[in-house]
Amino acid sequence: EPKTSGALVANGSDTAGDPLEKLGPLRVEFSVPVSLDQVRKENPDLQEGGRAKPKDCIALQKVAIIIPFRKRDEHLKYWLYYLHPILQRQQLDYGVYIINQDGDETFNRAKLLNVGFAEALKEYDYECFVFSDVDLIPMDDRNTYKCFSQPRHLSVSMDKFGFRLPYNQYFGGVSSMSKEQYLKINGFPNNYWGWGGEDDDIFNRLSSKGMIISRPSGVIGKCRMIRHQRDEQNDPNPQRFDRIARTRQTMHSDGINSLSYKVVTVEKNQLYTKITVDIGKP
Ligand code: BGN
Repeated sequence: EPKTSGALVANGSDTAGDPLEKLGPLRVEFSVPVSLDQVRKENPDLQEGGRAKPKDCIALQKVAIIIPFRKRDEHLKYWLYYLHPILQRQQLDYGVYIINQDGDETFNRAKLLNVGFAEALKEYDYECFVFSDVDLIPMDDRNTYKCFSQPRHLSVSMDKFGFRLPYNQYFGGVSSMSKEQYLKINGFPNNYWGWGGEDDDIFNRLSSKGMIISRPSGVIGKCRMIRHQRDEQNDPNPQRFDRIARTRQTMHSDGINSLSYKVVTVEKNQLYTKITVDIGKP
């Protein structure tokens, strides 16, 4: 029987259950509205900036969770509601970074992820980076948001793809890389404006460096996507086919070593650090 994550039912601080114990399969739904107030109350141990670490032991890894973002506050609420309790049960030393693209130019997911990597490292000695879309919620807390000896793909069985991988090389949704793995591939491409292909470019990068994808089982890797309409300023990128065909030539000059952007504002609260950033335009 799936458990409800968060304080409402099975794992609340005011109900039975060890907060350090993983629950396995979780009930995840988006029909009941959640409020940030509720999420704050249910996660009293969070520190400024959306940080937490275990009280009684040393975490195995220091993990920065990077979420590319623009105008998805409704999704972010659910993400925070579900993920904060899970991440604390996973006994990680973690921080949540919302990388908010300023302005109304075409969206650029991979460049925002690069910004998240760079900005998180200015703050703390993170050794692991989890890159997550804001609308993806894991359905099993044994799917640990940490790094492995190979780059990890975490969202392996999404409801929207019938709880299967859409294709073997798929690396989109939620993934993790150690600092070393990320630097080995020069980070992510900065020039995928609009929807699609940037995750395939990242796959090409890691496979060209001899790395392979590590994954949880299809059962532990189940997750739900919050249904939504296509975003504005994120139409499919017509250049994506040409770009992913040339990853091996371009990756050494396009990546974390060529990243440029301007931080516009930094907002810190109990639930997250939100960095609004000007990343330019195509
Ligand atoms: C693929 C997209 C990915 C996307 C998945 C799942 C491309 C590149 C040209 C083939 N890749 O087709 O970016 O994550 O679908 O939606 O479009």
